[in-house]
Amino acid sequence: MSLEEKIKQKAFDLGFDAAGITTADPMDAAHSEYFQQWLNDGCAAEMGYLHRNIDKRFDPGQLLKGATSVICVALNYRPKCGRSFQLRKGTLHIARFAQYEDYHPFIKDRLFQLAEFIKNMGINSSPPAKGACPEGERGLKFKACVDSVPLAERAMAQRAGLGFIGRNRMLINPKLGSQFLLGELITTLRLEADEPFEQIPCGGCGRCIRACPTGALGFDGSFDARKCISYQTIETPAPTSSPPVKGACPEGGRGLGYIFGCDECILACPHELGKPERKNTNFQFHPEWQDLTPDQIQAMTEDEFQTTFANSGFIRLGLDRLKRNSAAAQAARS
Ligand code: B12
Repeated sequence: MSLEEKIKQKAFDLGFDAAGITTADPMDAAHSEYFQQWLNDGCAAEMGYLHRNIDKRFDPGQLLKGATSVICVALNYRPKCGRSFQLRKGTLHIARFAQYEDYHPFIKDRLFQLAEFIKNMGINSSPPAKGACPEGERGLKFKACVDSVPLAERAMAQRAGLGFIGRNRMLINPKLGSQFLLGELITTLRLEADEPFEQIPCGGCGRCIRACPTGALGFDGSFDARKCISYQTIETPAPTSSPPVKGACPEGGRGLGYIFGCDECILACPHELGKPERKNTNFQFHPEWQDLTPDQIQAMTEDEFQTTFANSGFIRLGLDRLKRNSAAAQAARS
């Protein structure tokens, strides 16, 4: 087994469903230009953090000094339940990724374990790539990234051969579909890179565009976060924030009852058909949260909220936003 194969095998042993390797070279300028234009058009709405560290987002070498490779991993989160479960009448809907424990520490912890594994492979003493490490620092270095680090994760994963970007903006893997989360381990270890995944055009399909209840996706490939239910439910500040954000969560999921994220453009995608359920059962799934009624959510105290949703992404969302989203979803349905 080559070094790269051993690393990928370890990633699978740790519970990831796909792994690929790319260089830490800066990405094509087309990506940053596209991203900058998207920001200029206002499509990032109030996500101010996307306006910061733009150079780093497209250059892993700026996130870890001396970086030469990026190991990209994917964690399948497709639950056993079918779509009918998701759309039970009268219930509030929680996007599938949010029905799990918080994926950030879960993936990061396993990326740290992958880094430890590599450190213990006995390659620590190999000389660093020319100019890779400053004098006296010859050990391998790693940086684990999941979401919060400014790195264009989908574009990076495509370059590592994990899939292509669909019109619904999701990274789509031919074996897994798109219900997976991404993580990356940037390292100073020089590895052989995989071939980038060729872009597969979505052609005239357009199912995701028609499925989006709020018109966030366009046939021209555009995506406007301001209209996206996921953005409206997750990223717009709580009602108590000052000054209030204009248009915060106005749609209430257009009657679909989403209170945390949205899956409509994913579930409509033909690449989702016949794809496997998640295999990593250590990633804690909480389907019981879907049974919460709007009344129960409105009556919830902060203590109850912290207990019910311990170690989940709900804690990041906060009780104020959850109550706001639930009220908006209920109002849009009645
Ligand atoms: C901000 C953000 C959001 C925002 C904005 C979403 C968006 N589409 O940009 C909101 C809150 C709406 C959101 C929602 C969701 N998100 Co989100 N999000 C992010 C985050 C933090 C940054 C994304 C970003 O940079 N957006 C800016 C746009 C411009 O980037 P982009 O669409 O990815 O496009 C890039 C490439 O695809 C490529 N590209 C695309 N089109 C074109 C066209 C041309 C011409 C060129 C040259 C390049 C190009 O270039 C762009 C720049 O690199 C990433 C994590 C990360 N650090 O990357 C997670 C991430 C993208 N989200 C993720 C998930 C799971 C979701 C949701 C499914 C959650 C849910 N169920 O509600 C939805 C999906 C919505 C959707 N259809 O995109 C996953 C995606 C996994 C996957 N399989 O693709 C990520 C990678 C998080 C993770 N670590 O797993 N998200």
